[in-house]
Amino acid sequence: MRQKIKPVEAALAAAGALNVVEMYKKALTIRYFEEKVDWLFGRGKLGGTTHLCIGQEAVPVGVASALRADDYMVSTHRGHGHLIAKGGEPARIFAELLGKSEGYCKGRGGTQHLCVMGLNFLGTNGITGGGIPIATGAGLSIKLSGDDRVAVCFFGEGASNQGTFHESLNMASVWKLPVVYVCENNMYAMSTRFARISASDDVAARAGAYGIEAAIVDGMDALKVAELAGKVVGRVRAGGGPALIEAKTYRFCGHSKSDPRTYRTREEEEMWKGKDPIKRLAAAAAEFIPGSEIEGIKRGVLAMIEDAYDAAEKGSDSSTDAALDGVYAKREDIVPQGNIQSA
Ligand SMILES: Cc1ncc(C[n+]2csc(CCOP(=O)(O)OP(=O)(O)O)c2C)c(N)n1
Repeated sequence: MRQKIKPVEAALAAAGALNVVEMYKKALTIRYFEEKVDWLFGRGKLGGTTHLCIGQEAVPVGVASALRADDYMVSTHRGHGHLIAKGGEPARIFAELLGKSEGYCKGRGGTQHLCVMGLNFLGTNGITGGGIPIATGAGLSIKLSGDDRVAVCFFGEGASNQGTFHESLNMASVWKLPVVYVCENNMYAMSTRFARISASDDVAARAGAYGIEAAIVDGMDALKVAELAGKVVGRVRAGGGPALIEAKTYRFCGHSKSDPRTYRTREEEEMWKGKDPIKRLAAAAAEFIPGSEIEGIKRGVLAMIEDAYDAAEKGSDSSTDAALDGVYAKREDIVPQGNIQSA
């Protein structure tokens, strides 16, 4: 039993010491992982581009705290944090980004096509709004199987202007699918401010048009996200139909690796950095464990990330000879023998 070292607020106490400390570790893991990716790009060790979720960690960590291992999760182009929150191992994600065969997709998927079926993580996705119908389909498969899993779908506020969002929400509502749509509203789709392109201030308001219950939460506060996600996921799991959570958040970095951030002010960035979800979680954890333990967690997570990268770097480069492996199935593997219809 951990000793309570300071008076604890009711909301904190409800989350529980173990959960708060675990959420802090997970959020730190995401932060340090992303900082390492940023560092690697800066030194030309990773190719292509990447989209970092630094600043947004409270959302995946809070939502994942309400999930079971057998629940589905569908991600976006900004998806490393989602996968880590679902249980992804940093070493295997680094390996994937480095194009190593030890990566989750044998180094052939990279940052935007990172899928881990063993974790029920149905993929990051380079198509804005592309994950929304996938999650809706996952919800339909759960409904048809008759069990009580849920599918969680992350997407940005920019994606809520895509047709896939509207079509999927309508279908999910009509069929009462067990899907939790989680909008990470970081206010900007690349350089476009949401207020300039949306008739309503909140994505949550759109859910009402499809008869879907929606709630807005402070997406910089993992405990508040966890509290809301616990209630919403429970209701969806019990057969209440789809729901939408809109988490107001902010990405501290640019959209991707080539973004001078001319569309927003440094003052605005500083204001949001003052709400840093990692600092808030550290303060929450400090209600239960001494400062020395917090420092120990930081050092431990940092060392784990460095070890994960070192291990990934030592892996074997994915071979171009294997590029098409897994793309096409052999006919005899998918059609029962003796049952092949002639064309
Ligand atoms: C169908 C499609 N249109 C445009 C793009 C280019 N694009 C990549 S990310 C992005 C912005 C997405 O914004 P949002 O959904 O709010 O997510 P965020 O980047 O803020 O996390 C756009 C327009 C794309 N990848 N796919």
